[in-house]
Amino acid sequence: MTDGLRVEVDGPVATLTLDRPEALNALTVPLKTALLAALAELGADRAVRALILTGAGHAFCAGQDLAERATPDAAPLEVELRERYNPIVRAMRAIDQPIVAAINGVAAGAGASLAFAADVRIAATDARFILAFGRIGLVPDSGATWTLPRLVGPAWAAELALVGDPVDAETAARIGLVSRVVPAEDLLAEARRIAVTLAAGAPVAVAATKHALDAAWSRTLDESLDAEAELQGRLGQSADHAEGLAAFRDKRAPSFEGR
Ligand code: T3D
Repeated sequence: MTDGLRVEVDGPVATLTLDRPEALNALTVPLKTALLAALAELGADRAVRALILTGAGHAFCAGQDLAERATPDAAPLEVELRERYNPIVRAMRAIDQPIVAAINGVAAGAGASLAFAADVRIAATDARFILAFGRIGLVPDSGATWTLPRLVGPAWAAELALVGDPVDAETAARIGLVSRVVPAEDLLAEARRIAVTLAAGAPVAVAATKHALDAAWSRTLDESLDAEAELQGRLGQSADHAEGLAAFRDKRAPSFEGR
């Protein structure tokens, strides 16, 4: 039995594919364990500068595997969240590399939450989001109560979380849940184009931007201004900043080393 995760590293971009298409890439313990391990390993690898998260087949991810949940030895829900789902979401936000979610089909339950926890979300035209938790008597989890209102505001967050109707890709783009929608056949190429662009950025600045955007949710404007000044002071001393200036002067593409 495989763990259901495919990891492919191509230059500075790692692609993580949830690969259980027969169950719409639903999340089992082996898949969650493998995903967490991959995030830890790739997050520590300085040669990897951007990640893509996608699903095999026609779905992105249908959330928790409900067949596994029905087995007698399934962990209690709280344990499953604390020991597997929450660490995955924390790892997605903690690693320095940006994550591009390429949402190739339905993203339901915790599958939607994983998409929400990425840095950039792009969707295929036939993608849809379903906060399926309410249908089975649960609350949105894996960070969705935190990420969703921040992505789309309180009105749409309540619509998705409480009403629970599927949201199609076009609507998702209109409400800010995804930043762009592309034909299904172009999705991975577009995700890779974005990931390669991110990977070509100055890694320390990219990481600082990712973490500063997260931190801003709990900061005042004054605190953000202070944090930006402190970060800019440090980055202004970096070799990558000098390289960026030199590349501008020489009219060439910069080559950043993460120093
Ligand atoms: O540990 C914990 O439990 C706590 C954590 C909870 C986090 C959560 O994610 S809770 C939410 C769990 N997910 C769901 O409730 C979604 C269940 N799935 C659906 O509602 C629908 O499948 C979809 C709306 C996602 C897609 O509908 P549709 O019509 O496109 O596909 P389908 O025919 O329903 O599904 C196709 C196959 O995938 C089918 O298998 P079969 O009959 O062909 O052998 C179906 O059973 C399977 N499948 C879909 N979702 C899951 C799944 N198998 C296991 N787990 C699933 N979540």
